[in-house]
Amino acid sequence: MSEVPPSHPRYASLRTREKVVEGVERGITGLNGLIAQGRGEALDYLIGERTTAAAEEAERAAAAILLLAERPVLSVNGNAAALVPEEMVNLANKINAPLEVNIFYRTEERVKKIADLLRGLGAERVYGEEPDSLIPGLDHARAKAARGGIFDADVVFVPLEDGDRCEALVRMGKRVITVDLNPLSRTARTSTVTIADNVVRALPNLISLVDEMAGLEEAELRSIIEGYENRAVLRRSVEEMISHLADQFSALDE
Ligand code: PTJ
Repeated sequence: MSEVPPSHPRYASLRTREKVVEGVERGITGLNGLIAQGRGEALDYLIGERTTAAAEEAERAAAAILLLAERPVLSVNGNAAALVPEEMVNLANKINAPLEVNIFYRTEERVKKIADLLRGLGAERVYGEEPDSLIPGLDHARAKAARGGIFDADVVFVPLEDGDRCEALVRMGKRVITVDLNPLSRTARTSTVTIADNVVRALPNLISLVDEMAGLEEAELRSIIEGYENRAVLRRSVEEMISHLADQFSALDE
């Protein structure tokens, strides 16, 4: 791995990029994961590489849904496994949810490597290696899911999801929470809650919110969920992007 000195002004972003490269080298992340990360970096730049107020609201609603879920499942793909594996396991353990390795560019070898990684980090229940059901409406490899896992879940938390699969999960009647830096993607528009934030910020935020909100009454959690409107929050995410760009644009004259 090339060494980036912590003094570099773009250290955090470059370190995140290195983690995805390491993921590819370890056989955890697919090559396409590099392209996805590049796209994510560009979008993150446009929001100022910070959690916006809109993303924070989505993270609160996501935490409320996860806390009230009956059968929540956390889906892990190659990019999440490279960037936030400890956090995914930590969140799963906090809400007593299984994890499921569910990848878009499926190879059995990569599924196994990700599952082993999660188990090595303390995950108690990891599905994905032996899928026994199919999500209706998707082609075979991408439809694979596990009973007891995503197939039976009422809530699926799935960072960096593909639009088609997100739609198929919603059609099955599930609540879908995604993390996607593109507030205009099909995934973003289809999900129940879209967190338009970098997954490396969203996961620590979600873990803190779950801790903080675990003591709330069920009625309070319900009212957070009922008051949440994903489309309105997405519009605000785009507005925050435009406003950040306008500030940068004005700064060119200084
Ligand atoms: O491991 P696999 O086979 O499941 O593949 C995973 C990827 C992410 C490669 C696959 O699902 C894919 O191709 O995804 P897309 O269609 O490129 O969508 C990824 C979305 O995630 C894009 O909208 C990106 O902007 C966004 N994104 C990329 N990196 C991040 C991100 N969102 C949040 N945090 C990131 N770090």
